[in-house]
Amino acid sequence: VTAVAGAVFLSLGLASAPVQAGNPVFPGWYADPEAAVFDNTYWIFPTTSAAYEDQTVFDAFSSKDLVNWTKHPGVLTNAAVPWAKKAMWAPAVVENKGKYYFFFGANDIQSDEEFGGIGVAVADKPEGPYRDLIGKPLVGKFHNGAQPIDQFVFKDDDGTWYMIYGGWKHANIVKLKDDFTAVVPMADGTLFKEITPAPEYVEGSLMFKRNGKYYYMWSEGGWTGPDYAVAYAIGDAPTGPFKRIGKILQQDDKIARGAGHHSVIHTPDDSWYIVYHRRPLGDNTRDHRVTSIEHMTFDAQGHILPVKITHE
Ligand code: FUB
Repeated sequence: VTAVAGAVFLSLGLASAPVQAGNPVFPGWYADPEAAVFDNTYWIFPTTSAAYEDQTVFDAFSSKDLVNWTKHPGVLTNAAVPWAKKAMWAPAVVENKGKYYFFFGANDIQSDEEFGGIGVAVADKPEGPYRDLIGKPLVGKFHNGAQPIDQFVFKDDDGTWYMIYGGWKHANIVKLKDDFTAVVPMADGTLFKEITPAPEYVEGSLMFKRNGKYYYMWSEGGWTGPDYAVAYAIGDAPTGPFKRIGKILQQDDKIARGAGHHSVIHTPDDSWYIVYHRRPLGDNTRDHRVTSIEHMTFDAQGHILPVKITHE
């Protein structure tokens, strides 16, 4: 794929170019959208977000153009994850050696004594069906106070797979075994490192590399409130340290509330998109969130410019 709308259609060899997708990009309550590109197709894997009790099923959405989306219902359900007794949410999905891996948070653990954490499921196709990979969470403890949720899986240029995760204002990074069946020690023998990028950090970690720099993005503010927002920092290594640059996505009182928990698409022609959730104006139901996409741009110094949320 290359850029959104017209350019995407050209790169995929399709005939005509639609103007642009409307926001939200598909109907339904869907939060924490994880965007991916697999085999010239865009994918979004969101949390099913009508109500916490219903977060036992993941749907996925695919598109050739970021405009027309096909729903793939029930790509992963808690029936395929015997240890996930309660909700599952906030996917991270990657391809590795021809298989697709779906990381998720499950059971909403609040303490070290409860069972839950970050799980991983595997499938032969992006649309699943995914099945639990190791029969238990990959990370199931709080360690330094980082709630084991909101994982993001990042492959560095040297082929090392990292998982960054953490809610409750702490973020950790771990190194994953190549087949994703375990967390393995880092070079210094430690199993995790805290990399909380800034005091404002709350949840929703994401990392990408651009021009040799590591961009660490996250959500800050209250996840149900008006101050929920996406901010970012820049560092020279995936383990930091990071320098907070600032907020780049937040609500617009005229468009939608609570914009956050995002992911990013980088296309081969160097276009960038931010995929995030937000709350419709006038609906205060806690879990009612919808998925939207905006362009994301950089200035000449490599700083991300503020994103304007739109209905377009
Ligand atoms: O969807 C459940 C929670 O809401 C996620 O873990 C947070 O990031 C927030 O988006």
